[in-house]
Amino acid sequence: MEGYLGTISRAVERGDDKQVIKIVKEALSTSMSPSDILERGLVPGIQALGKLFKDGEVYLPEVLLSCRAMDGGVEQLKPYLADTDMHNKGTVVLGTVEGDLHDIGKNLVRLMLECNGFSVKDLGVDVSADSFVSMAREHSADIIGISALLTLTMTSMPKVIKALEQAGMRQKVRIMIGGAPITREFADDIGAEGFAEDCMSAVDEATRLMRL
Ligand code: B1M
Repeated sequence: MEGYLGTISRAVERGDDKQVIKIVKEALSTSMSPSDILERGLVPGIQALGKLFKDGEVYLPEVLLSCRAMDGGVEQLKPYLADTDMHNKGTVVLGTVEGDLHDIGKNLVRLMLECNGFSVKDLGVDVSADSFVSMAREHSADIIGISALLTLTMTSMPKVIKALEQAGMRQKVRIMIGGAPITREFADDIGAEGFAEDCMSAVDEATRLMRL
């Protein structure tokens, strides 16, 4: 099992999408759990690449190739993660905060929420506070999920809460936030009810928020 996972991680890190797709398919054919492939194969690969990027050992083109390889692997997993026989556990309006273009983590959160029975309206990246609020109204959202990967853009998260208050909707919608620089303490400070460290715990957190 480690063999497949390590190979997947290294192929994501190298940005080799063909190899990622091939090995993910092989791993699935051995009945390996799709969540193991995601959490212990694909995600460590993009994290390792992230470290190289941080250390200045690779540049944006390499990062984009790895993102494509990661997406290729996730596409293979989707049919295996989906549970077809589920009622809607709640509606989540999800997006990456204004000014921020990172969406790999947000897309994994969407995938895991959808696979666990939530209906997700994904607004994409660079989403303004007003868009979050108007889409939450339009879709009668139970939860607004906001992702941020930059320390600069995490400071825009309170704007969404303020816009929700101004629209008179604060009591109707719970806020869940996440992303690499986000902590539970930050969530508490800005008045967001929910925080999740990764895509798996986002499902537990969204389930908890539905009971509040
Ligand atoms: Co950027 N980038 N990037 N980048 N990038 C980071 C975030 C950075 C840490 C790299 C570094 O320098 N060390 C750094 C931020 C520094 C900081 O603010 N402290 C950085 C920078 C500086 C930048 C640019 C400014 C670079 C430049 O242009 N000079 C620029 C900014 C663009 C912008 O947004 N305006 C930029 C651009 C890019 C790319 C476009 C090249 C690409 C993004 C492509 C894409 O997303 N489609 C990119 C990437 C890929 C990264 C790194 C390498 C990887 C991010 C990632 O996908 N991680 C990243 C380095 C790193 O994080 N180590 C970096 C994997 C992903 C699975 O994890 O997103 O954390 P993550 O998601 C997790 C959890 O956080 C959580 O669940 C997910 C899955 O388990 N989670 C949630 C996420 N959202 C959640 C929401 C929830 C709950 C949980 O509830 C709603």
